Amino acid sequence: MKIRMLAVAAAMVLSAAAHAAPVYSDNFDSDAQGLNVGVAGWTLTGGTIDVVPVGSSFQFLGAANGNYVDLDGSTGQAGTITKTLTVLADGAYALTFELAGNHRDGGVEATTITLSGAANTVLTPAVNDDAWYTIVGSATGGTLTFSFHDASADNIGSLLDNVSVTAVPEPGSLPLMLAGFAALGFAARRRRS
Ligand SMILES: [Ca+2]
Ligand SMILES: [Ca+2]
Ligand SMILES: [Ca+2]
Repeated sequence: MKIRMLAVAAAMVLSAAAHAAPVYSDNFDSDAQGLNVGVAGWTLTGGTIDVVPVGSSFQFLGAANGNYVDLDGSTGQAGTITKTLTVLADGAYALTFELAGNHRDGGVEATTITLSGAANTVLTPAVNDDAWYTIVGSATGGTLTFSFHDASADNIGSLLDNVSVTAVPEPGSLPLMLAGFAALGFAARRRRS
């Protein structure tokens, strides 16, 4: 019985860790829509992006998406948007986001995602593909930086929405946690005997 209770407690702890609240999230819904605009709190370099609003003729994602980013603006040169978080404890973090191929049939092209502590990720979402991705990296010195760039130069870029960052339990914490529970169980058995 004791062991079963401990197992339930362990499962609850692990579940809580897996569903930890994001330390950062941006759905771009509060950004001003427009062509060749930036997104608040991010740095835009090397070109442009668009913020596509609800109700526009380019509202290709679901209505629930609200505003989203077209990673290739309207100047023939896709920019890079970069975000740096500076208030994090060091450790592993998961970057999760929704990325779609551009529904204007601009063809398949590569979108590169950088994240501190992770190798660059290159995604090639097809037209009308709309999927969620997670990349795990790590913060060092309290800093975590990530960026999105589409190798596009025809004003028709990949579509980005719902970016979030969540702390990941340390790789070594699971065995430690289970060892802790096992010790508790052993102590409980000793007290009974
Ligand atoms: Ca949105
Ligand atoms: Ca565009
Ligand atoms: Ca393109």
